[in-house]
Amino acid sequence: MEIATTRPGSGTIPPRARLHSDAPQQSLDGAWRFRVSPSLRTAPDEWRDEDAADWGTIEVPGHWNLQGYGSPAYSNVQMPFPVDPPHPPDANRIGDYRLDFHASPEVLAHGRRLLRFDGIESAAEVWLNDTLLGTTRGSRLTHEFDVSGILADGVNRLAVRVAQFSDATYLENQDMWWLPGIFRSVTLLGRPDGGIDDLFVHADYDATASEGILDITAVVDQGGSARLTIAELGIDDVPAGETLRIPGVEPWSAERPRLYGATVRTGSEAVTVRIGFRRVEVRDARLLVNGAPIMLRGVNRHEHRPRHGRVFDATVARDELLLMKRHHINAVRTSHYPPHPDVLDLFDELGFWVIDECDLETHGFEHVGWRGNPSADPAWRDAFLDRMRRTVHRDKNHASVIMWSLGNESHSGSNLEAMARWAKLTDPSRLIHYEGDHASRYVDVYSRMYAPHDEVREIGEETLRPAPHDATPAEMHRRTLPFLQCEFGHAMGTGPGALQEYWDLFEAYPRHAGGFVWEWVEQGIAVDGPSGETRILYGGDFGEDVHDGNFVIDGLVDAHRNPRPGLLHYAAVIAPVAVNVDADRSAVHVANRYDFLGLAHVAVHWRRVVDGEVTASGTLDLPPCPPRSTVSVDLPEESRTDAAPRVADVLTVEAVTTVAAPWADAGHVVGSGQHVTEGHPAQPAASAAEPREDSVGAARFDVATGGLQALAGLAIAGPTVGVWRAPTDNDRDLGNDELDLPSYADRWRAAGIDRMVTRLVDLSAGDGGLVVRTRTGTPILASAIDARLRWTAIADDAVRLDVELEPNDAWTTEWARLGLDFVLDGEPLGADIAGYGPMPSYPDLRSAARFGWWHLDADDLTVDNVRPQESGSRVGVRDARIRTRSGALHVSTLDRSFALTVSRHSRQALAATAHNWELPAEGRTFVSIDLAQSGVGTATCGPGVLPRYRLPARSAAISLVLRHEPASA
Ligand code: IPT
Repeated sequence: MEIATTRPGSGTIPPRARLHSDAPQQSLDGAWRFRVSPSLRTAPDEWRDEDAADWGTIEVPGHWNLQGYGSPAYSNVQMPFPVDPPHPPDANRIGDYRLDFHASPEVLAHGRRLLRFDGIESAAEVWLNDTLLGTTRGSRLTHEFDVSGILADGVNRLAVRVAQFSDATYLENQDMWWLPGIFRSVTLLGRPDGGIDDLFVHADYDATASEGILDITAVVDQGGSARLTIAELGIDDVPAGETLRIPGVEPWSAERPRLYGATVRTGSEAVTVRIGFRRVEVRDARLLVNGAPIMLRGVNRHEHRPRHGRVFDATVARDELLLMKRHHINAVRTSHYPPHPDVLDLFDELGFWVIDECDLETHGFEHVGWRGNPSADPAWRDAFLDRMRRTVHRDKNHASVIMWSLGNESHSGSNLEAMARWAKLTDPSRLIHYEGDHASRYVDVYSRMYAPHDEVREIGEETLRPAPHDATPAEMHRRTLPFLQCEFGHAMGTGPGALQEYWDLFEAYPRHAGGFVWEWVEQGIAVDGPSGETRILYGGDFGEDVHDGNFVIDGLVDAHRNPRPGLLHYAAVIAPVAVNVDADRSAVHVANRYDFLGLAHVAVHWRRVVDGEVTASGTLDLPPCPPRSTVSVDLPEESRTDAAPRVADVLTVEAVTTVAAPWADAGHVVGSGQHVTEGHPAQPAASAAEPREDSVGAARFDVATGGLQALAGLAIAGPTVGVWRAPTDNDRDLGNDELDLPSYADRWRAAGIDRMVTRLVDLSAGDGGLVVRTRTGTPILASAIDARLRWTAIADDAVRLDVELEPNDAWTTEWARLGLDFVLDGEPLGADIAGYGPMPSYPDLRSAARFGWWHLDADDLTVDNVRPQESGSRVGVRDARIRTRSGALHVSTLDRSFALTVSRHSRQALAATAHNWELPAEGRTFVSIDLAQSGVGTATCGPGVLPRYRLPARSAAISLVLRHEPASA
């Protein structure tokens, strides 16, 4: 077996479209014989005909290292072996697959037969009945072999030798697990004589004439001709290959994915295709479909399941696309390879704009300064072109695909240019995308990843200004292109922050066509723990030598596809309807952000809630509102504020669907807005109880520290002043705008804010209260915060706390937060809050949060991040009942709101633990009342916390009531 060439695979028939045909097919999926050898040199020579009875078995499709043969490994940009192209290392597992099978009579009824592999990682040699069929390269690409004269009526022996690593690995260094094997289906195809071997559907749409222009090229065996029927359009058995102008067709779009079922037939075969008419264009630096500008509300989608890796499951795929649709996602970049072919059918049917990306990434060469990068080496040219051909041909008949992407992170070179040229010539109806063409010479869109906000603004401005007189031809060309971010908002851990700020820019400039959040799903691998519980693992957990740790755990959904808070916030940012309520509640402005749909399918409901009680509600009549326009509707008198609320008076206006969609029942929220009038709580009168140094009414204090010990029998310690958080993934990275500074996590550690020390300055009882003054300082350094806490008795079960916090002038580090930390006995059971929720929020990650009276269960309090870190804050809280095993603490503000975090884990434990399943049980409830917070940013890739969301040292004050409520209440 040759696994160190620079060539594509061999022996396959030319790539062609995936077609749904009535010709017979036989799946060869199932249990195969399997054996793995540690290297090619030691792999037995007689593997094809030796008795395989004592080999193991393996499920095809599947990855061998997820089926007990070895273990998975994760590395991102780093190659797991020396960069020595085209050579894989000697230690390179070789998997031998064997299947003895009978071909079905239906397949055997045809003299022409094909054997199809939809995905083998990374290189294979394929033998049938002792005949070498050929080899494969391009793990996520289809390879078909002609087995006409080879397939027998009797027992057939299929033998496939697969190398985990090969020359192809240099072209497939995507950021994901290394998962070798036959991981997509194997199929036998009977091909009728005179059958339809390939189809290329060109379904153009002329928006000015409302006309579809259809041209179907059929490749028919023996040069015959095919005939086309589209019953719905009255097209009945006309010759395929003629250009048809069809008036009155409904165009396809992601918002209205109108498909027409067509049949193309010859005397021996009928093929069905679903046709979507649409035209993709670039005009005046705008991305247009059917003449209208579109906005890509996208995600990058890897194929991943926690126990099966990249093995396709139809139900999981459909469900995840429905989940995307429910969260208003309308675009997918198939990062960084074509997905399973059936996913394209789902994209067409459910409505997604798709950037279909070729299986190509030579990122490993970045570590060697791109020396020897295959993209620029003619020896690899055919391999590059072969990958592009396989991508385009397989998926060319899908309306959803609006761009072909050459691949990801492969730097530059003439091979990429050749791919672009070939694709454009073959399929002029689609745009070419490649982010790595920094000069935009051979692409149709200007694409960037993780460009900071200022640069996105600058790129938007560029097309609004006249070109500079010295602009080069390349610059002039680029100015004509629309802009998109093929990756932005790196959804790793707590985050991604400042998506709203990106979206505001996308909407502000006509050139901007949106972007794709990185990435959809966390690629955690699930294994069983000792008591059968599921544990999620990441890079390094399988003993890999070269790995990139938890960088593989980034996603808007976790590995089991449960939404992370980031998904909820992104959904609000990209919601198709924007609702803004006037400050005096006189009117609401409803903006239609669809590109094609009016709002006939949307109803607008409003609801006024005062201190938790609904006082009025209704439905507004929405006048016609065409795409990309806004209407204003008056609000009725009862929606306005009159009485003074205690906690808050909240008007919520929601746009909901009135008809069911495949992804959601009627009533699905497609946009919402709020107006919140904050309350004026009654100031409690001080009770007669005489304050002492160790007690104020119901509150007991430790005279040595001045700290609270108990409140009406509830054990409670604190408050201590805290400015640190358990570093999030984003806190641990530099961010592309802060290259001159260490990460927040490092700066915080150096500043010592993770281990501040408090000294009691003074304790004085009298004048109706107890005043505790403390100084909380950082070890080694002189920075400190002075606190003045004044405790007043107000009831048998409650105490008032007035806090003033004042930093000294020695601070040089920004803070994570400025808060008061309490510890209660017993694990948390949940919390009832009046504040923004129900999902967690931070200053730059709060788009979905609405003011409400939210009931949170224990598991809602924080986010079960795979690598533990700070999570679970709720901003704008005015009232909270924190339930623990030992009772409930009720905290309410007497003036300003606070951010609340309730956790069963201390920050020290979160910061010191590598996996969620390793967190120790602490049996306590950690409560933080933050008077200020830093944003979270998206520094793992992209900008850190934007300047306006940073938190330099500052003073703050708040007045609170703390009350002990019995556990049963
Ligand atoms: C970018 C990659 O394109 C993507 O595959 C993923 O690795 C992402 O980073 C990080 O999660 S490339 C990076 C060097 C900007």
